[in-house]
Amino acid sequence: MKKKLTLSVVLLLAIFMLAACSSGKGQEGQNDGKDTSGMNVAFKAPERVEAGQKLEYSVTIEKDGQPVRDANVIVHLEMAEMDHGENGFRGKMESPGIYKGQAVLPMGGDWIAYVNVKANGVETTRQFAFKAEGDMMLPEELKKAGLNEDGSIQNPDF
Ligand SMILES: [Cu+2]
Repeated sequence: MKKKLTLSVVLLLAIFMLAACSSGKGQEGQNDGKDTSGMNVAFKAPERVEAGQKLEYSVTIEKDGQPVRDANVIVHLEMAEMDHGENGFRGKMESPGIYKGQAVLPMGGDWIAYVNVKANGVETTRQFAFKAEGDMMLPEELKKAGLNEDGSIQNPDF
């Protein structure tokens, strides 16, 4: 039992290290179309995400090698082990198949982007892990950044 636990910890570490090495420019993740939607969804966070900074995130969507246009893209950003309420953005298409949005994260740590895509009558939600640096923002900083005390955004448009 203990051996198994050690093994899974080692495996997890290996996965994290692999993930760290493969992120050349920004923190990227790709989910291929293994569900019924058949869509390939990729998520990209900046290479260095810092709590309190307004940063841009992007989502790339393809199906059968073609960009998916005019999709409804909503990204929920959640901490892996903590509840900060609703944070994230609605993606705006900036070029065919590429959707962008901005967000401020209230603290550093392990974050998960839940990317919900609706296009042509099909829907899929994929998740991507990324990391952020920094301590929890102070109450006045949160307010200035348009966040509530728990780190959720004051006026979500999604
Ligand atoms: Cu947190």
